[in-house]
Amino acid sequence: MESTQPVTRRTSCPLDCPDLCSLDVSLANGRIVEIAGSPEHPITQGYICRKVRHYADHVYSDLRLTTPGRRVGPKGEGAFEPISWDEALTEVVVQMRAAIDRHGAEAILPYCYGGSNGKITQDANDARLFRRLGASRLARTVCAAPTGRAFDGLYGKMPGVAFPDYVHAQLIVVWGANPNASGIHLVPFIRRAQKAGSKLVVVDPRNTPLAKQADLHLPIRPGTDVVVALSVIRWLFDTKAADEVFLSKHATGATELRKRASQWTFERSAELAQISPGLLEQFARMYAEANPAVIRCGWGLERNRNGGSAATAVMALPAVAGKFGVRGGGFTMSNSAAWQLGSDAAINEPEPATRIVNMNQLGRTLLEECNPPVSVLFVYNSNPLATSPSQRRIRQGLCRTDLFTIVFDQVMTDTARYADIVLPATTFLEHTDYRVGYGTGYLSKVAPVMDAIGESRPNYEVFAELCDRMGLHRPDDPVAPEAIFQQLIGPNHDRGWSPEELEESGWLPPPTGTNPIQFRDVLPITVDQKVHLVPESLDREAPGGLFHYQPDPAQHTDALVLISPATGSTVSSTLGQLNGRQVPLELHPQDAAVRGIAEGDTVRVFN
Ligand SMILES: Nc1nc2c(c(=O)[nH]1)N[C@H]1C(S)=C(S)[C@@H](COP(=O)(O)OP(=O)(O)OC[C@H]3O[C@@H](n4cnc5c(=O)[nH]c(N)nc54)[C@H](O)[C@@H]3O)O[C@H]1N2
Ligand SMILES: Nc1nc2c(c(=O)[nH]1)N[C@H]1C(S)=C(S)[C@@H](COP(=O)(O)OP(=O)(O)OC[C@H]3O[C@@H](n4cnc5c(=O)[nH]c(N)nc54)[C@H](O)[C@@H]3O)O[C@H]1N2
Ligand SMILES: [Mo]
Repeated sequence: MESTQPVTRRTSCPLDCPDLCSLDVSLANGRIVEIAGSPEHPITQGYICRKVRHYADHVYSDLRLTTPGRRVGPKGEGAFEPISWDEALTEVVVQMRAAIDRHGAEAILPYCYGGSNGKITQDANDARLFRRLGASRLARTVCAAPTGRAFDGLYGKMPGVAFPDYVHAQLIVVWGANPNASGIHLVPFIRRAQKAGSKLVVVDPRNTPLAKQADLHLPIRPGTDVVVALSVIRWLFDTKAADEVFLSKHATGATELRKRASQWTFERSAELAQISPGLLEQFARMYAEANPAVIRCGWGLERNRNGGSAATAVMALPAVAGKFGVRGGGFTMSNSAAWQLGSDAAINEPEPATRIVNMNQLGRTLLEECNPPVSVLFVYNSNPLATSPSQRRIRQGLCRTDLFTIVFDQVMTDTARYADIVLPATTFLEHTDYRVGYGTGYLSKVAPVMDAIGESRPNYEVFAELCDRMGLHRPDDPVAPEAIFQQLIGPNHDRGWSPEELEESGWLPPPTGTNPIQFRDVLPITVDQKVHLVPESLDREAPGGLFHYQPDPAQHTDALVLISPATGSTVSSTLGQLNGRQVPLELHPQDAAVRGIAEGDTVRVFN
């Protein structure tokens, strides 16, 4: 791909973000000179976030892995000697075979999340390898698990209100989301709506940029969203502001929801949320009166106690208040289900019924006695030492001398320092992928715009080679990105679009329409096409039943709740190696004052 003339190539940014921007990357002599947002893309609209404009710093980072490496010092030190791909993969195969001989294939644990990966670099050739091996399976719980279950239980992942339709809303509620950091393309639509007279409510413990510009900010104590939402639901029913006509036609469980909400007066909820009951009542009135009203439900609320019930209660609000059926009314959660792409067909191997390890319990799994023990850990598309809970235990587990750890990543991550073998991965500017934007619902092509750095290789190549070396390859396996994609999209006659269109423009709008009106153009994808306000499956699973409030043991101590939200300079821990300085802790000035803490002090936080 060398070229002396500057060239501009189109691709998409698959980093974990709702926006899935379309990019125009300019290169000279094969090196990136500029990364810009494509002006033609209806959501990107010609601008992108700062961190992706500077993504070349990551591509050319000093900490970039450029060759496979074998550990030379103690685990954790991060000292590796360069080895060839052949040596590295030979070693991986030897270790996997040894683990299988000693304990069976469940002793192999693949650990990946793939938040910043599309359909080709995650759950394709990698999944085929681990399924055929019969390795342990991983429950992907580190993000979106409670919210996703809530959304699915209520609405079967019905498409949400499109960001451009926010301009039609009279009231916008941003609940546990901070799009100024976590998906910037929603912000201008909110600002435009405000200029046109729309009101803005933000429910967030922190004073986020949108909270500062809101008509009403509910700075609730983290973990109390469920009782806040239930108090509004109770009030809607009690004051006859609930939309009984809508509920009888389109919902199940309304009577049960009303019963469960009935104890949550504004006073009781406000006491737990540590705000004034008057604020809750003000919010309930604003929400009841405004039409259209839309709720942007984020992922912040799921990161605390009661998160699943909280997300369920928040997403039940538009049904109870009858906010659907108009443009700019309803809610947005995730639109990742906009495209039904058959990943099993691409994997070409059914899922085995092997042991499931919860990724949030990696430390425990590595340290505690389990049968079989995890003796080979294969980490890719993830950096658990930075992103998974109980860091100290994970670190201890990674230090186990009888554990063989492979880390396949673009840079020397926190986790990679504990690896026995590191494998260098390409970035999205160097490989092919296809991804659905979980905010936009667009399907986009990630196309390589430059040669791979050093000896780095894409996931699909490395996992296909490992499959081959383990003797597990079959002639009918789709291996190349194009072949995998063909399997994902299925035969021609089932589609209302052509793959050529996608290759041409780089993106396709969601097949359900770019801006569907909920309960007019789209209905819940549940068996009866109704919203299930108290889904039985969730009710069984939630501790104490759905909408049960589990008190925070620290509520009446002077402990504070630690929040570690998305920031503008990293994506989870990705790009973290570029942010050398210490992470600032933000405290409310009053909370700081009573603890004798001043601006610039060094503090120790723990839980
Ligand atoms: N720049 C950038 N963008 C990202 C990411 C990133 O790391 N950096 N991460 C990506 C990923 S993986 C995800 S999942 C999304 C997440 O994007 P968001 O949905 O915006 O989630 P968070 O940033 O975790 O939290 C959002 C807000 O919730 C608040 N919050 C915390 N606890 C509670 C609570 O109990 N109740 C309420 N009501 N609010 C609470 C936080 O203060 C924060 O302002 O962003 C994606 N986009
Ligand atoms: N303290 C704290 N913890 C968090 C969060 C937080 O905000 N604060 N956020 C939570 C959330 S919302 C999420 S989604 C999770 C995410 O947690 P992780 O899944 O660990 O995500 P990242 O930290 O982005 O790490 C992804 C890694 O994959 C690598 N990678 C990217 N693409 C490829 C590829 O094609 N091939 C290979 N081999 N490697 C690749 C990147 O270089 C990066 O090191 O973290 C959660 N944990
Ligand atoms: Mo996430």
